[in-house]
Amino acid sequence: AITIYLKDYQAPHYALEHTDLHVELLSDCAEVSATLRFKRAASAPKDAALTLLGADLELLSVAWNDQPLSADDWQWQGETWQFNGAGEGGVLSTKVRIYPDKNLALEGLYRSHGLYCTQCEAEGFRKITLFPDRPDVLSTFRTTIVADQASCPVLLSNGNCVASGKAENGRHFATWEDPHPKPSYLFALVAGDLAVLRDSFTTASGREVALEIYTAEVDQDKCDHAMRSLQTAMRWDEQRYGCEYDLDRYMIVAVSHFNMGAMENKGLNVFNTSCVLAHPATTTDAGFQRVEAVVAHEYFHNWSGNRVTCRDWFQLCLKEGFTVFRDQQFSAEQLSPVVQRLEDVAFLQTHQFAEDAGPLAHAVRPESFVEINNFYTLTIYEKGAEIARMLHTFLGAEGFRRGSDHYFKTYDGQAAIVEDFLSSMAIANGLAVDTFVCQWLRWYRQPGTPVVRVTSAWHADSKTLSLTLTQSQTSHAGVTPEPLPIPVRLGFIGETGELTTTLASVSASSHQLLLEKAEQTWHFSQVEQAPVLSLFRDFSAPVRVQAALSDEDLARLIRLDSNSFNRWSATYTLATREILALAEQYRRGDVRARQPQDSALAGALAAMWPALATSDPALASKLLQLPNLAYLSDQVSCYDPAALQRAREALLLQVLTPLEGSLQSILANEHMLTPYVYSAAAMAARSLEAVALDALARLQPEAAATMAQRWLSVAPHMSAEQAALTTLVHQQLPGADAAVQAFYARWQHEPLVLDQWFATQASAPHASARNTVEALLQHDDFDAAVPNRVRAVVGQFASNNPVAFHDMAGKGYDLLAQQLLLIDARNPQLASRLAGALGIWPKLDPARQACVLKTLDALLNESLSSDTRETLTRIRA
Ligand code: HT7
Ligand code: ZN
Repeated sequence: AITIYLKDYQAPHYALEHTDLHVELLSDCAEVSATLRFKRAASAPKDAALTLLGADLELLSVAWNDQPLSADDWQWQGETWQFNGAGEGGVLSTKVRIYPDKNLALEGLYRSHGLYCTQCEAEGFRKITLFPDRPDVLSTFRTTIVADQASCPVLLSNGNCVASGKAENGRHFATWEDPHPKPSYLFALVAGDLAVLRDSFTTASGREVALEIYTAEVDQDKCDHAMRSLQTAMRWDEQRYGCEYDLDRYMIVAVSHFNMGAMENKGLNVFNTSCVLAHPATTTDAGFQRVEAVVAHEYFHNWSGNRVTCRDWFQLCLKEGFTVFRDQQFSAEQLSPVVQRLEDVAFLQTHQFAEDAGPLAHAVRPESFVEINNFYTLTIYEKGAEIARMLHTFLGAEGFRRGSDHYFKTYDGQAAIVEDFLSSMAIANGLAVDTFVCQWLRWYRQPGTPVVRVTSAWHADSKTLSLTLTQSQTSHAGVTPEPLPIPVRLGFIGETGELTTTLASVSASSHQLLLEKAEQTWHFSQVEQAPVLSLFRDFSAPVRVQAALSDEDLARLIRLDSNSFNRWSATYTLATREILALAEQYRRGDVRARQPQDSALAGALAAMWPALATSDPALASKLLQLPNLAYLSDQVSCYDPAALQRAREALLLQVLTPLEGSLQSILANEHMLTPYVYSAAAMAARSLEAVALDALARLQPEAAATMAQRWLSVAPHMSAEQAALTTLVHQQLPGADAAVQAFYARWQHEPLVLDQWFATQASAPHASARNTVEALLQHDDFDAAVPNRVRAVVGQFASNNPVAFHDMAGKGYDLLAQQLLLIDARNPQLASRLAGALGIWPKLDPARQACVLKTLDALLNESLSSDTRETLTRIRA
């Protein structure tokens, strides 16, 4: 395996002025002819070699300026092809043969279920043709596709269709031109039998853009939501970022075999069906929201990623972190800003914090990698988004917009680096560039989650409060971390509510500080009573906060904090504290039955939750969703899933018991049984009823089972059906097995619903789920070639079912290992991602650790892809 280092970056010796592709899709292979016009870069030596990349290609011919070349004229080592006679530049013509049907890795050009499609990010284009397949080589493209007309009536590529017509032997062709220079990872080609939903969008400057969503004919009734989401996202990007669409056509294609969620190819996005199709009958609220968010995310890449792209793959966060921040802002404006924020934060704290604390920790801009596909991580995406958000918080909305305007304008059509983004923010806001870049770059360079310790003292006589914040970070690879710029939003909560306090002559109920040294102290005045601090409001920085807040302090925040996000976060903190204490009690053999009055959380919620359920049902439903085991695993030094599960269930019972009457009356509303509406209010009502049903299952299982059955039989949408099925199966209610069978009979023809059916069973939090998963893997509808299905079964089991996966004897790890070997042989990207579940091992008890290490060693002795080998090696190190 070759390690690639950021410090070794070298600019390309040749610029590529234009790419002309001719792709013949034949019955058992494809032939790709490429004509590439190169020009030597001014900075390159006169005798510079022309370097291209190719993988899994059958090279049929090569010519330079129309003169055929032979194998003696070039060197080919690994994936790198070099030609020394390129001089000032010229035209390279190549022809290669590839085999899309045999391409099971779903990278490059592949065909599944008759549909040809491409996935070129990050390094898939080199599997299509010999090419300078690196993101800092941009060119215009002209692509001609020729295929059988009957089986492939639709032929698509990037840009505008400039010619089409008949060819010989029942074949036809289409030629596409993309006028915007782009790197090869944004290339796309689709050919197959697809139906299309058409609509349009008029840009701010009055240009008409044709919008098209291509799917299998049977899925055409599931495209309306994606189309609406696209139109909303296009308008939003104009209004919030001044970004207008730049082609006459924007196409989305839904593909059932896809390694990730979607891909932002210029003008021709390719989407996993799960991220584009939505219909009330088959899609849950979460599914609708995901479609909206992913459609927006890919669209926003048109500027943050495509118009301004990345110089190299180390800069991946430049497009992904920024674009995730943009899609989070967008989603927050569509439904509930608070719920959006707390969901994003819970996701980050549960998954990214664990990644950053485990063996796969890496910087947001890593210094090295072996396989770039392994770096599409939560750290790059989610922590990267938090850094963009901190800049937004620090500079203010207008300052951030000035910075993004500067960035898009200055680097349009170029391949940029993180420093360009940061310096744009500084220049546009009149800040000292070097200092700003140097300080903020630390967030991109230093892995690990910083810890901020908070101490404060209130002085009754002077009515002042001194606040001291100390930051620390563990050093990685021997590099001593330097202090980070950390925006801190805070408020003060008195006995009856928010206090107004004064800092540096500014009186306000919420203040914003910048912690930029290892330790800093601030002095607040006019603090009339001893307050409880409401810290890091809206999660103003991705840090772990250590503050000596008592149970009573947290209860006060839950009741009185005007910052809704912090009310939620106080429930999370208090719940975590109580669950961990309970688990410890159980460990000591203390199994006394718990009463609601033993829990500060139960007391705080009993006092305010019923009213909140009426005034803010979305937030109320979130307050009852206590931290899950994945989150809790990150809070302990030794993780015992079964003990935490038991403690969590006990706390839930304490919390829910006093709320029983309120939960009953919520369920009596039967919002779940009314026709589907996609709105914040309707979704909040459904979410609350789903939580109430789940609660009822703990308090009155028989009644909950009856209600769940009713939802399954009469509910007019999948949100209700899925909630009912999950409660029945996860809580092992009477009739669960029959419901599973009936659901299958009803939905077996809908792949995305069937994925949910598989996932619900694979994630049932019981030790017996391992046997269920074994059976599901043998099910007629389990198909190891479909990543969505594999994720629904193997992924859910390994990453979302800790109780079953962490079997004491290691049987869960064995199951995963067997599947990894099977999957890795065909789809390394998928296998490598699933393998990440083993990264939890340092948190486990010694017996389980030994089992995981045995599994890792056994796997590393097998023949593996470089993707999976790199992941397992890093986990094992
Ligand atoms: N930029 C894309 C990331 C990506 C990807 C997508 C589909 C299949 C394989 C892929 N490898 C990398 C998706 C995004 O973040 O928008
Ligand atoms: Zn992205």
